[in-house]
Amino acid sequence: MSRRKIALVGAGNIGGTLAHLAGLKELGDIVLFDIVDGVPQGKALDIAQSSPVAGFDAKLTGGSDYSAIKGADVIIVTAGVPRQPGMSRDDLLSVNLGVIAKVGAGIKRYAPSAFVICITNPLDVMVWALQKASGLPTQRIVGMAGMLDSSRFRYFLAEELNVSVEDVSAFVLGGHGDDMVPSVRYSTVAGVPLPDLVAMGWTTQARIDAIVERTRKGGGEIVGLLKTGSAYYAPATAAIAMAESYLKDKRRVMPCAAYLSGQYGVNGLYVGVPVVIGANGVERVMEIKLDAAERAMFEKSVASVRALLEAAKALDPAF
Ligand code: TXD
Repeated sequence: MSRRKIALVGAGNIGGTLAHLAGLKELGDIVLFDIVDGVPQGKALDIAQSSPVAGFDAKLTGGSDYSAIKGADVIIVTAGVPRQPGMSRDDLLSVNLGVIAKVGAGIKRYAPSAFVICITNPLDVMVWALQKASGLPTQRIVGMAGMLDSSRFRYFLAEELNVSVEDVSAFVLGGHGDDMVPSVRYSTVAGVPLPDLVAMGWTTQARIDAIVERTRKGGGEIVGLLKTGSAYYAPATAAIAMAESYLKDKRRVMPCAAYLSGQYGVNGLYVGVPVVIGANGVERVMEIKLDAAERAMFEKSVASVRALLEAAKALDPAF
């Protein structure tokens, strides 16, 4: 079997890390695309030169013409501008909307059969715009945010409870904004729900509440430290896990920004919910039962996504 092709649109901090991880995991041949000529070629060559020592076989190339992504099996989109300190994700709307319109047209022309993962912020609106601009079926375009947010949540919980990150399972629902909904009831350590761990005295409700808050602001914490951009190691790792589930038809259950057509009472929006990712893309949306408080938080988050979507439509009538 010939190798699969993974196209990375945007060869910045996340794009470069994606290329490195995809190489190390031997997911396929990799092409980096960016409007800045030289950067995708340079990163591709640098990573290719690491392959003999790291021990992976992959062809890595870079380009600044959309024909480079031709026939890709998976496309991961990070093209756009990231946040600077003091900026919210929503401040990126107008610039990144223009970028996504071009990327969507490129995908439509050169790789209409791909599975597409959008990372560009503001995430829930950008993935919606990318689906519109590319015309791909909704189940073949998802947004990456929930995997990152829940990985942050898992990490903080593992640190608090002094257990392996591998045994902590958690997920975050809703839009990728500060009103995302980290689910405490559905987060577990080796199958034991967090509320039980509080009852067992492993931690306190107040400490869990603080972790939920830190998770919500997890992206901003990194932006504040880096000062020149946003997180990239954890976002890239999360997106690669999604790509791998698709390429290997693993059918992992992952929180992703997925297109909802009635589930959770939401119609025609991309919002973070748990989904099964397999060879057909989003194979199933897992509709979990929310209690009244969770539902209220989820609806608040959905309302933020909807408001931003209206702002996007007002900026660009083509959407
Ligand atoms: O959870 C999440 N979804 C996120 C999202 C977590 C972290 C960061 N998130 C967002 O990802 C962030 O707010 C940005 O919108 C994207 C990309 O972040 P990254 O840190 O990789 O930004 P860089 O390093 O600035 O890279 C962006 C690249 C850069 O090389 C530009 O030249 C390129 O995008 N770019 C383009 N490429 C192709 N086509 C066009 N039009 C274009 N415009 C810019």
